[in-house]
Amino acid sequence: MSASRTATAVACSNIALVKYWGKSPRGGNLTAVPSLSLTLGALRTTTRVRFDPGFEHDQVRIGEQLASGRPRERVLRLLDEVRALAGSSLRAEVTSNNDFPTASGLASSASGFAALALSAQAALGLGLDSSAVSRLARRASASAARSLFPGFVELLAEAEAATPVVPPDFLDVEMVIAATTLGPKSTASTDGMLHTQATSPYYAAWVEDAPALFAAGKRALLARDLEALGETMEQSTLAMHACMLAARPSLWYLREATLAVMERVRELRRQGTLAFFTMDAGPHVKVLVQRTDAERVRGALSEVPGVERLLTSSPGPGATLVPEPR
Ligand code: 2P0
Repeated sequence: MSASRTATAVACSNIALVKYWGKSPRGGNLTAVPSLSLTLGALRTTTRVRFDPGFEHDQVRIGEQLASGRPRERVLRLLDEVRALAGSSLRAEVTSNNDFPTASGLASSASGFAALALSAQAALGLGLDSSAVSRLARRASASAARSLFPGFVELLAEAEAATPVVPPDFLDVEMVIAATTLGPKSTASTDGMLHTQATSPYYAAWVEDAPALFAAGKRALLARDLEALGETMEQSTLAMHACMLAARPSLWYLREATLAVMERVRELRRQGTLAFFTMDAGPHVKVLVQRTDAERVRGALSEVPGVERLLTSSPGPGATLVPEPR
């Protein structure tokens, strides 16, 4: 029997409808504000972890590339936590692949760290429950905590783990994602967040306002009120970007095409289509729509100058382990 211990997990990315931006002063990568997300079935990461007594070092492969520098260190930190929990000193080989175009700049740490946390703990036989895996993932990347769960998910301020709110089919919606550049983003989320927190005069106001936005978003979701949910979603992203724009120096993720898509979404709404935008720490726009409107909204956004690629995703499942080939 081989002494090597392997597990593979699949996790979907997620988009925050009500945003997390800022870390709690308590440390440990706890979030300063609550967030509410939608897990996206079309953006999936598959991660395989193999611990083996024959390995002298950890090796991390993301897509075709051997990871180095900070991405590698973040993976190793998670592996170290799992090894500590399992009382193991085995080194690992990690292979992670996204099934969505990485060149689109949509690659997210959320699906990656969720799949890594799930597969690593399974490979070492820990058998943690979803909440404990979510906690592990959160310590690596807070948004990853939400990707363990299906559909609509919350991560409360300073919570150890995310929790599912309602399942994927609770609202008949889709997310139309308009990628407006094809390169990697300019400032990593973690850096952008810490910079905003340290220098933006609006940061305190953002933290104070966020719980009310979260409550309004969750209330609208539970009432299946897409219009109220969409309006709250736009307020949350605009407040987050306002807070970043006021940082010194200003943190500016939005591009001309980002603004053009936002304008088009507002126009669609004036014409009677329920469509709402949100942007993360990057120039892409994610548009929440009723499923029946998705094709039409896609058509409208495809005509906006600067839109490089469109992806549509339904609400997706939680992270799962994939049986190993025998
Ligand atoms: C979110 N974002 O709620 C917010 C909105 C981006 C904008 O969580 O430092 O990669 O690893 O905890 O989770 C992206 O930041 O940051 C993010 P870390 P993360 O989805």
